[in-house]
Amino acid sequence: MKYSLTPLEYAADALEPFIDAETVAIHHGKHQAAYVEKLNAALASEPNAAGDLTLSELLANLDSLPDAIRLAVRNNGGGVWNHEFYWRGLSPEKSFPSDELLVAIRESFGSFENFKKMFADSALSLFGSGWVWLVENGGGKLSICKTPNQDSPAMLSKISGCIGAPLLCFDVWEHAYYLKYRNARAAHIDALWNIVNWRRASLRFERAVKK
Ligand code: MN3
Repeated sequence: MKYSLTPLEYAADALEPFIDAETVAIHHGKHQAAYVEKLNAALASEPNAAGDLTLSELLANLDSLPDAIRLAVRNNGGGVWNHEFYWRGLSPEKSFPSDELLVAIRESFGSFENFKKMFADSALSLFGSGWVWLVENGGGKLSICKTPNQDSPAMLSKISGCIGAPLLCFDVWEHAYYLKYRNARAAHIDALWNIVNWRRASLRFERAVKK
């Protein structure tokens, strides 16, 4: 199975001024593309390893892969999955959480504002490179978790320690913001709230609670 670079749902400059066009173009066209390329190279070296598995299935079953490619698939497959999820969780169109998601956020974090503060604090306290996630843990209960490197909730609990159905993520690698924001991670995180695709996060929530 050969994976490809999923196109963005919007133009590279559509997230301006919150994420600049150059950052989006390099992040998607170079960083994400490199993960796709290296994932394909790893799988090509063990042609029978992946079979017809989707990327999600592959990441949920890293244990079953040959030792020689497991780490490459974890890092690069995780990189592909996480970035696809990330871009689809952003949008230039202003949107709001559904009533159901808003209720769940208030029940889990006290208030919407408190959720944003806790999510931002998680992103700011992440040491090195990684991701912060909003996940649904069953019964509509939500939590915030972090994954290092390109680890992903798609890898399930065994590896990522981030358990649940992901609804939203922020990429906290410096490549996600350094061109425009330099070392000001907090300012970047603050700006991201303007472009969260709450419509999609709400759909993800709806699907997660139905499971
Ligand atoms: Mn990234």
